[in-house]
This record gives sequence, C-alpha cells and structure tokens, in this order.
Amino acid sequence: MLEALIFDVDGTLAETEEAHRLSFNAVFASEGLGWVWDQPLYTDLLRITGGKERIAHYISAYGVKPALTKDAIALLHQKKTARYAAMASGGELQLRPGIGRLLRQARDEGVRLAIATTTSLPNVENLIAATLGADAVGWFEVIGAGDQVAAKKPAPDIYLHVLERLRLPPSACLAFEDSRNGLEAARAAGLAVVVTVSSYTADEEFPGALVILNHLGEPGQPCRVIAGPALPSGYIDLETLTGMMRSSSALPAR
Ligand code: XBP
Ligand code: MG
Repeated sequence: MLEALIFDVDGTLAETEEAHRLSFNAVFASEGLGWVWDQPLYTDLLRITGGKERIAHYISAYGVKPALTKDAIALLHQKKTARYAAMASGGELQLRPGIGRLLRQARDEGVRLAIATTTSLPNVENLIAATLGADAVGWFEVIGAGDQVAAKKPAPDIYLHVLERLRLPPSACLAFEDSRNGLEAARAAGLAVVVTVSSYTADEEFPGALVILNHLGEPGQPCRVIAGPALPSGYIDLETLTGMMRSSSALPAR
C-alpha cells in the first residue's frame, strides 16, 4: 500500500532556513545592496517560496531600491546558492531527528524515496551528501527541485512532477512537509501529508494533515504529537505510517 515517501527539504530534512537567510544577507552585503533580512522579516518573506521569487517580492512589496531586473536577480541568486553550498558542504547542517533512520528503513524494506522541494537542486545534493554521504543522493529515485516546474509551492506542480516520474498514484505515497505552503502543494496533488513543524513554521496552521509532530522522533528521543493519532512508540517508522494511512481521516485545522 505504501510504495514511496516524498520529502520536502528545507525545514523537513534539516533546519536549513537560517543558513538560507544568512546566505542571502552575506551576498546582499558583498554586493553593497544594504539589505538585511532579520528573522521577523524573513518569517514574512518565507510566505513566498523560491529564493529568486522571494527577492523579487521583497523589492516590489517593500519598495526597496535598487529595483533589480529579473536577470540581475537570477545572478544575485546564483551567488547566494554558492554561499549556501559552502555552508551545507561545510557540515553546518544536520538532519532532523528520525530522518536518517526512516530513510534507511525505507531502503531496507523497498519503499521508494523521492524529493519535492522549491529550493535549487545543488542545495539538495549538497545537503544530502554532507549529512548522509555522497552515495545517498542516489537513494532518491526522483529529485524534483527548484525551477523544474513553472509554479512553486503552494502550487501542486512539483508534487505532480514527482508522482509522474515515480509512475505512482498519490494514494501509494506519503509526503513529509514542515510548512503550510508545502502542505497545500502536496494536498493539492492528492497526497496524505505528515507535518513536522520547523523553527519558522511552528505558528502555522496545517488543515488536512495526517498528523502534526514536532519531529519524527527516535527511540530514546520521543516526538510530540501536536495534532493527530497518538504515537505509543514515540517515533515514526514505516509501520506507524502504514497504520495511519489505513485509518486516516485528514485532520481539521488545529
Ligand atoms: C523552501 C524555500 C526555498 C529556500 C531557498 O521551501 O522556500 O526558497 O528558502 O531556496 P520548501 P532557493 O521547504 O517549501 O520547499 O534560494 O534555492 O530558492
Ligand atoms: Mg519546507
């Protein structure tokens, strides 16, 4: 019944948004733009997924200068991606609790793995290689990322793209997300969604999630159920996921 797990990256595999924020700020400073994204501002800007789209939104919604062209934004964003790559490859990011364990269990038991993210492909590859080893990029049969689709989350496009490449119906898969935008994208593609809230999304609402947790948990490091069925084991594994899918009724807004 459960044939594939599809993971978001930022906030779900790892708490990456501070590294993204610092990378944006570093490149804004080195380019002499005079822009600084502090945490409250970044919380607001995260409503817009995708780094290039976020910069364009910042210019238009906040009226800051200079009003960069699309090409100038793309160039600035390339430099930001290089900064982020150095942070990810430098070992500054760790996987969230339960992620490595669940990925390994899925591999052992023949459950397929995929990624559906709005972040750029090099960021995904660098994070996976730095945390799980260079070979682990190959664990993921499909990596849907960044500009591979026209419309980023909350549009369902990246999930539909991944499902098409997996050749699976949404009923055979589960998505893992940390944000309302991600949840909406996955739900609009017909997927059941496990939400693990992250530092920037803890105050969001997650209507329609299968379960809302603080993280996936580990033996000896139990997770907290924010909404949804109780988890007597204290952690998510394939058995608990299969059980939840069988008895699922999506949660109302918390
Ligand atoms: C993640 C994002 C990304 C990153 C920045 O959202 O919105 O834009 O913040 O990545 P999600 P890029 O976790 O829902 O995929 O700068 O590479 O776009
Ligand atoms: Mg996310």
